[in-house]
This record gives sequence, C-alpha cells and structure tokens, in this order.
Amino acid sequence: GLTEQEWQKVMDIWDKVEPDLSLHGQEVIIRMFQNHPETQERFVKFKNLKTLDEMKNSEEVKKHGTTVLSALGKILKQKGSHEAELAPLAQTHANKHKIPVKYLEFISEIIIGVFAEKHSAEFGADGQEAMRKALELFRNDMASKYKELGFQG
Ligand code: HNN
Repeated sequence: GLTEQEWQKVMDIWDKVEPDLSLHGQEVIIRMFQNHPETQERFVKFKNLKTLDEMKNSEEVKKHGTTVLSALGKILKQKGSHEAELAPLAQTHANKHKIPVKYLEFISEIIIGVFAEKHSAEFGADGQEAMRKALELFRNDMASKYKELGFQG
C-alpha cells in the first residue's frame, strides 16, 4: 500500500487535474491511441478516427476522457479502499470490453507523463512515484478481480 504522505501527494496532483478533467482526459486518450494503436481498436466509436486532428476535434474523445478520469478520480480518493468502485469496472472491462491488464499499464504511464508535462512544478519525482504506486495498486486489484471472473487479462 501507500503511506499517508504518498496518498497526500496523489491527492495534491489530483487537485491540479480535476478543474480541467476533460482537457487532461482528452490528452490521455489521444496519446494512448497514438502510442498503442491496438487500444483504439477496442472502441467501435473511435475506430473511424484516423488523424491526430480528427482525434483532437472529436467531442466523443473528450467525453470519454472525462469518463475515464472521473472514474479514476473516484477510485484514487478512496486511498486503496476502492472495492465498491472497482468491482463494477472490473466486471465490464473483463467481460464486456475485454481489456487486458497490459492496456491498464499503458494508460498508467501515459497518465503520469501527461500530468507531469502539464504540472511539472507541482508533480516532481516523488509525486510521480506516489502516483505510480497508486496506479499499480489499482491495476493489481483489477487483475485480481479479472482472475476471479475467469478473465486472463
Ligand atoms: O463500465 C463501462 O462500460 C462504462 C463506461 C466506461 C467507464 C465508466 C468505460 C469503457 C468503455 C465503454 C464506453 C462507452 O460505453 O461509452 C469501453 C469500451 N472503457 C472502455 C474500454 C477500454 C478501456 Mn474504460 N477505463 N471505461 C470507464 C471507466 C474507466 C476506465 N478503459 C480503460 C482502459 C485503459 C481501456 C483500454 C483501452 C479505463 C481505465 C484505465 C479507466 C479508469 C479507471
């Protein structure tokens, strides 16, 4: 788990991100699609977006970025006691969307990269390390749920 100080660092950076969730979310989703094109294939609604401009101009991408980051924010705010938030998400991402743990790893690194770029002053090495640990905890717990559900992930 994380120490109270580490959770505090995670919450500090989240305070910077939250006022503009859709902008951060949009960047995260676009960068995930660009760096890992196989992730884009998982979305019927995004398969048609070919160029960076099309992605940037897509209201749907923005909306989905907000969806993903608000779900993540709710999880992080539980500081590890996220069973109630995680269970339904693990269920849909295993059974319906079939999202491998590897993709959760991709997006974790991208989230850290985007936040670090946008908030370099507030999000130093220790903050990044705390966020990495929080996202690892999220991923490990998703992976356990996946296993219970019989999804290899
Ligand atoms: O659970 C649901 O299906 C509700 C929609 C939702 C939420 C709240 C999704 C979602 C969908 C359905 C989109 C729709 O119907 O508009 C799909 C196809 N996800 C995906 C696919 C891939 C995916 Mn995710 N999600 N999600 C959330 C919430 C959170 C969330 N999703 C994630 C990743 C990495 C991928 C792989 C490309 C993802 C993460 C990391 C998070 C944050 C907890």
